[in-house]
Amino acid sequence: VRNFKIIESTLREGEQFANAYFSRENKIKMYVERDNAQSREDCEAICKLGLKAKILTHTRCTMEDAKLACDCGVDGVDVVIGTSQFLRTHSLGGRDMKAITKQALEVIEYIKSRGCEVRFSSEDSFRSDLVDLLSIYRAASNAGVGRVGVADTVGCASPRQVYDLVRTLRGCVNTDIEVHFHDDTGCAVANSFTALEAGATRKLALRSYYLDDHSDHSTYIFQTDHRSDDQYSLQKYAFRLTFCGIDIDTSVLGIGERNGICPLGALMARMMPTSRDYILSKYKVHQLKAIEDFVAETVEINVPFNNPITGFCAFTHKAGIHAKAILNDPSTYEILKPEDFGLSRQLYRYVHFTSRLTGWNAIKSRVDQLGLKMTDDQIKEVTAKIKQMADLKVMTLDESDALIRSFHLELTQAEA
Ligand code: HCA
Ligand code: CU
Repeated sequence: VRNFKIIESTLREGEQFANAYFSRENKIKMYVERDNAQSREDCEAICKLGLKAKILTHTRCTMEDAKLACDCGVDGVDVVIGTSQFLRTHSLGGRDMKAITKQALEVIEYIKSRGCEVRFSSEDSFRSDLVDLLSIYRAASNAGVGRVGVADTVGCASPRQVYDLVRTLRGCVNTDIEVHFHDDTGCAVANSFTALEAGATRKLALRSYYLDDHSDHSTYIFQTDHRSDDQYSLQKYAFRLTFCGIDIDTSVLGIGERNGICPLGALMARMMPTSRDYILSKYKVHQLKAIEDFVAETVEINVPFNNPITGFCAFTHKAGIHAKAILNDPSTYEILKPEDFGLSRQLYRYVHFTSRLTGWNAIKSRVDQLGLKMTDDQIKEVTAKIKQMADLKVMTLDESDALIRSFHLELTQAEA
């Protein structure tokens, strides 16, 4: 799977995390996608930095919000409106889909008239009626939005449901599809990956384009013969064979409303086995740990122990059988390479020597690291001592090193 983008939403969704209070300085360090209203001044400050990135803001799909958003000087506005019965009843004053669609189209038209790109998302997509959903996406797509978004606002979707919806939607719109998965039921990464499998495809866009509307991942098929003498219609009726991609919303460490959304690092880990070259060519993955540490510190949380890639034990091997194989060839028990992420083996993938499950190969490598000389038989002997000791108490690395050193000292003294 190659044709996807990762949308970094730590500043928008991430700010909805219970512990997040971002200062402007920190927002500028993390900038990417921003929401409006009371954050307007931060947004304006970010726009004025003249960064290379496209600055989008995320707002409710109302005229009032759209106006504020465009006034900030952003390049585009991502608008969202509830489409499920739950949200229409309890959040949008009981409005029906006809009224919702009308409002959406007005707002889209307005944002376009201000010269900004528009993206349109439905909120609570997976508890919305399928026909309603496809109708409003199609209307938005025909109104010229650059991308439509599916949001699993409550985290209820299963991978199979995601596959079905994205597949169906792929057939209805000629735009990129953005997906946004909350992690309430632990499926955010799986759902994001499944959306990619369902939706990233080469597709003949049926809308017409002008010749100068180029972008590098599109191939243009031009009408020739019967229109060839009329330059204007030749341009007007060029079709575009385009890669319609999937854009995945993530945030650093997955922070967001409740227990958050798809975590950036976990998604990168998930993409490595299938799209390693693509990920490495497009993203500076060796900065992942620094970004996670920065965000963790800002929102005062710990990086989870079992975090993919950067969790403290993500590249730690314990059982003797594993350790032996890892020392021969790390890919025996590792699907990810710590070096890809700029993590040093010494720090992030050490073999766990000090448990009763250890084996003599692991101890042999530790003996080498400590610069000591021992025969295999001697190493087997000291391994037995370590295992014995580890049966009695939890041993630290320092303690097992001390045991190895004193065993070695006894050997040299005996020789002398
Ligand atoms: C929210 C909004 C949103 C929007 C997602 C999107 C969601 O409820 O806070 O625009 O794609 O989860 O529905 O984050
Ligand atoms: Cu959300």
